[in-house]
Amino acid sequence: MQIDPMNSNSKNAPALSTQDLLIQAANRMNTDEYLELLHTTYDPVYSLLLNYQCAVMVIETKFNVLNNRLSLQAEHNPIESIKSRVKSLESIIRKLENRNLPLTLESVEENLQDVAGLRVICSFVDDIYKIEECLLAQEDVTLINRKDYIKEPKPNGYRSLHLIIKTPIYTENGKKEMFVEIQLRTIAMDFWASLEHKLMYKKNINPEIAEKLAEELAECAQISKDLDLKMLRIRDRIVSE
Ligand code: 0O2
Repeated sequence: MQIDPMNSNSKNAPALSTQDLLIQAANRMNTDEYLELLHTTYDPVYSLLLNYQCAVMVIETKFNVLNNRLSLQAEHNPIESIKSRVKSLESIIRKLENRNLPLTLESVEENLQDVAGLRVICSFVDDIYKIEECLLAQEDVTLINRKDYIKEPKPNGYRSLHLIIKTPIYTENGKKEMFVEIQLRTIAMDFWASLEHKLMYKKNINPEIAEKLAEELAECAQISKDLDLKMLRIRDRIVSE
């Protein structure tokens, strides 16, 4: 039997973990057969995750280039920092399961657009839109989806600009178009979102307490919005001096 951790057929199999199955297989096989099994099982998964890692590298380089180029005009680096990640195999499987999607590698590529993700932290709000404009002007970047939670914050106060793009990577097997999720935020937006994520996001909290906390977090979101505006005005005054 071929063990494929991403194959939907395994759903109908007895409730044995992949680890149990691999131990059973190891007991039946000699070392060469067992290594062969590991390769056929896991190599396609690693290969796919590596493709997403390559896409992250490509996009991160684009941001670093833009940061250097734009600093010539703006006299400051528009990007403060970049965080990047490829979703863990566990998160990928949970997301497919939650959405009742097939647990196959094809399904990951077709249905999940946030396996490769970058968070770009900018100095000022207008830097976010400048970086977006320059990125989307590039011919190997195709915009798939855009959500502007800065112009229209979420009811809880969450602000960020979300882009889903497609970009090619060039591997030893040729060209491959990859989805990448990009979140652009200011330092203040990131501060709020990171703490809110730790405290609240997708957690089951007693509804009464949750309501009170949500109000306070919404107040903090407003403060962070005011802070962004104030810093922008200060910068403009300094530039015009
Ligand atoms: P995690 O743990 O950060 O990866 P999607 O689930 O992405 O397919 P959705 O929810 O419509 O669909 O996408 P959206 O609105 O673009 O949000 C995607 C990501 O934005 C989330 O990823 C979070 O990282 C972030 N985000 C969205 N809303 C909030 C919020 O209210 N608070 C905080 N702190 N972050 C938010 P994940 O995968 O849901 O979570």
